[in-house]
Order: sequence, then structure tokens, then C-alpha cells
Amino acid sequence: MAERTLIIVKPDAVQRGLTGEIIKRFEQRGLRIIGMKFMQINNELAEKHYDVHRDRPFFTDLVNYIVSAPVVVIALEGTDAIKAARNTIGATKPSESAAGTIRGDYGLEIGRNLVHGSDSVENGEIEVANFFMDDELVAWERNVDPWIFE
Ligand code: IDP
Ligand code: MG
Repeated sequence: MAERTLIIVKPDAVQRGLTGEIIKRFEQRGLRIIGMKFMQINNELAEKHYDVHRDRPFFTDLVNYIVSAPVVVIALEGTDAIKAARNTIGATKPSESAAGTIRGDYGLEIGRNLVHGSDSVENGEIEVANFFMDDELVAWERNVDPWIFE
């Protein structure tokens, strides 16, 4: 089933020059980019995005981290996009992420885990809408789509 997921290339990944490497992995997986922008997230948007974690002890650190420097936000579409993207990203704790995943290849600590990916179909829709206006999303088809989607 075609789904949408919001990916954030987090500040540590941008600072480390890993933006292209990370985008490449989602592109090569076959997921279709329908929106992308370089931005610095403000506190209001960060708190909205991470609202489910509001009561967790790491909430303040998490918000401070995500607003600390620019990020690249990407809306992706494709079959089982949520699960596929999360598998490409790897487990939340990089030290436990499988080799071959983004976090497993580039990360060590949970507070510097490089990438965000939506965790459910519902949250994918909500998060894409939080970060992109309708006219910032592009509906398009790739000539290669029949070789990726059955
Ligand atoms: P996810 O990014 O793999 O979906 P979540 O549980 O949704 O993981 O947590 C959101 C983000 O909060 C994580 O990516 C990580 O940056 C941070 N985080 C999660 N758990 C902890 C923790 O126990 N300590 C510090 N930061 C955490
Ligand atoms: Mg999450």
C-alpha cells in the first residue's frame, strides 16, 4: 500500500556532511521524493513534532538538539514507506542498529542518531502536513515506477 513518511536528516547528519549519503539510500530503496527542503526548525514546530515525547526525561534535550542547526526534511511516498524507511534508518539506539542501516553505519549514541522517520501511517500523514504546505508537495510519476512498484 502506498504510504507517506516524513524523514528528517537531523542536525548532526547535516553537520557531518551525510545529507547526500542519507538521501541516496532512500532514493535507491525506490521511495519517491514528493517534498524536500533545507530549514532550521523553530521551537514551536519542534515541540509539535515531538509532542508524544513531552513527558519523557529527554524531551528538552531532544527539542534543543533538533533546533540547534539546519536540517533537511523530506516527504517520501511508496509501498509500505513507513516500515521500509524505518528499516533503512535502523533501531533508535545506534549502538544496537544493524550494520547496513543509516544509524548502524554512522551512529553511536541515541541523542545523535542522524535521522527521523515516521512510525505509523497516521503519523506519516500528520508529520508531512506539519512540515509541508500542500503546494510544496509534488505529485509526479517516474518513468522507472513500473520497475519498482508492481
Ligand atoms: P525513533 O526516532 O527511532 O522513532 P523515538 O522513540 O520516537 O525513536 O524517539 C525520538 C527521538 O528521541 C529518538 O530518535 C532519539 O533522538 C530521542 N530519544 C529516544 N529515546 C531517548 C532516550 O532514552 N534518551 C535520549 N534520547 C532519546
Ligand atoms: Mg519516533
